[in-house]
Amino acid sequence: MKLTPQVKKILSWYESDNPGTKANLARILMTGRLRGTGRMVILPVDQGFEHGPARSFASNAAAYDPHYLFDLAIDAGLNAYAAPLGMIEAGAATYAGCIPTILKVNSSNSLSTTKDQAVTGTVADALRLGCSAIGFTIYPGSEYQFEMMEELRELAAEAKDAGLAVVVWSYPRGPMLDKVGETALDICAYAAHMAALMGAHIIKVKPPTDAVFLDAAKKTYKDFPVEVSDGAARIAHIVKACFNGRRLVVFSGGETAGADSLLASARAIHGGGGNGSIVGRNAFQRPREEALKLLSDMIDIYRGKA
Ligand code: FBP
Repeated sequence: MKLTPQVKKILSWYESDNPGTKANLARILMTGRLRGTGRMVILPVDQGFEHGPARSFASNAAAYDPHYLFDLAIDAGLNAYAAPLGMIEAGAATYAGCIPTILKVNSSNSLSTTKDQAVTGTVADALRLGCSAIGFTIYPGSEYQFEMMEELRELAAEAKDAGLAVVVWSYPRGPMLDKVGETALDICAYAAHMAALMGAHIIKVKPPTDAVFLDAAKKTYKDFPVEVSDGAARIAHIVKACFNGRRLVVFSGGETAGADSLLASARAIHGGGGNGSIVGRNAFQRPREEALKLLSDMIDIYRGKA
């Protein structure tokens, strides 16, 4: 496989990584309909942990079957499929080599009252299952944020030694953040930057709103304004926070919404220089044909064709 100049350029930004990790990043970037472009659409299915099975799969019962989810990611021409241990194990032999996988190695659940996650997978599991990367969530702002960061430091170091890539879900939440704060522009940028500082190869955050939340940051945003009414400008601000674009950043899809709003979000991500989307519920909660059409339309946007 010949790497495109764009993918070669992206790999050059990861100056400390060994050939194994670079090869795994290349596998993700060179798979699917967006291969070679530096853009990505990834299917994450950890919502069974996060929200429970019925809330996740009842609206499209076919998605209770892990093989359905692998097929959806492959047939849609996505770059990668991310899921916790059991879900990847359930399709590991059937789909070995069919699509890069990201093993989500920590998980939360809706029965917990704390903003924390348990470590539910290991680097050894990721290697055994042929995954390209581990995925790890941090909750900047939570009472447990420092323990989570320390867990990430250990797992990321181990993953990098083993030649895997590291994908970090950076979701601000905790006592000082209300719902507005969790997706505010300054807080999203802060969360994305911390993931970059932790050594993430791919950073995942929610798309930011136009709010500026942190009192300490308000003066800076007033003196150096970001055009907050423009979705692409807000995304460009997050890209800057990811080492001025030297780290890949993708944005999550959120609860199932109308196709139009998801496509508008993809246009903003594309326009602002983001690297793509990681879209779960909006994909697997729709009937298969509808999901394939929506994912195809998103991919067309990232290919600059829509
Ligand atoms: P969605 O596209 O379904 O939002 O998935 C992205 C994701 O990060 C999942 O990996 C995770 O389970 C979920 O969002 C968490 O969503 P929320 O914070 O809204 O509970």
